[in-house]
Amino acid sequence: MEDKLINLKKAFDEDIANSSSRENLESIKIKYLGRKGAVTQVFKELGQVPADKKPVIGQKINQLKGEISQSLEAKEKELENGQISGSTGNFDISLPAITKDVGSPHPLTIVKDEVCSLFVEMGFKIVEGPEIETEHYNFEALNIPLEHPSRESFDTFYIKDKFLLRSHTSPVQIRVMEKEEPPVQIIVPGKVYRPDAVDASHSYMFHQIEGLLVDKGITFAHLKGVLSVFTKKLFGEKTKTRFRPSFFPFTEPSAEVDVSCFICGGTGCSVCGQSGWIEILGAGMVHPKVLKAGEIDSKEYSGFAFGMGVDRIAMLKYGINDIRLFYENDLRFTKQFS
Ligand code: 2NM
Repeated sequence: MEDKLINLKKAFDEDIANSSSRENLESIKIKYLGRKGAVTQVFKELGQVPADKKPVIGQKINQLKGEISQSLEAKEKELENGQISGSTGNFDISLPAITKDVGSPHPLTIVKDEVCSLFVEMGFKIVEGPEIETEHYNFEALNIPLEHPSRESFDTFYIKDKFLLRSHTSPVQIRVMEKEEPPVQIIVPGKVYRPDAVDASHSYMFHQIEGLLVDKGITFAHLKGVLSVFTKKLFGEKTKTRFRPSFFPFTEPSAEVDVSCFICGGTGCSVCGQSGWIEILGAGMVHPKVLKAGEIDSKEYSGFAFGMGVDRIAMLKYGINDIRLFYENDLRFTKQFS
């Protein structure tokens, strides 16, 4: 009889270890504790046990019954909580693991950091400034006079009186020139605002990086050299750079800067509009009036400046065709750029 009880417990332990569903558990319960179950059966057999052994065996059967009930209850809870039984290994190892959700940098942050690092390598210092500016720093100091048509191209969000949301990061350059003696060699990343109607390529807030270098004897050749090194580092060693004459009120002469298409290498494709060139920068020699606004003597010093749109470069680099994607914060989009 005692052997029988030991075997019964063994069989039960095996059954419960292999059970993985509640239906399964129910049938085990019936098999052992049911009206015709194994435990009920041994209770019936207690009648044939010699009288002197009856109390001991009876106690053992009761103990077994208790253990089985407890095991069943514990297993039921386990299945309810969806817990896995580490000791038995009867869980589905093909289920996906529960992973920690780690963040990833925004594509605009990646491009901003990369561009800034390249200029830092060339000796530029990163400077930031206020997004709320005055007409003086956003316009007048940059040779964009009041009532002048060139203001229209820098259409602006006014806040109150002479306060506005900066339409470019150039006001920061003026502030630095006022404060520091040349040589000035800075790179200014930041948000800028223009009341454009939003579409696939326009946003009322976007990101710029502008640079300024002022020292004795700075020429257009220095500008060409610095920007050529920059475009090679950003787009690859084979990248060619082309300067086209242009106009900005704050630089003279001014240029628009193209790079050879980093998709087709210059043969023509849909990204470069079959031209082989992609415009990525504006640049020029800082206008004497702008140096003067920055309290720098243009007889002693000269400088170059340049500016680029971070959003535009990120769109080109990652093949993104809609600027709005940067600002919708859809994780399915932002997580793709680590
Ligand atoms: C551009 C193009 C050309 C520019 C000029 C200045 C300053 F303040 F030094 F005069 N900062 N940035 C500049 C020049 C910006 O962006 C398309």
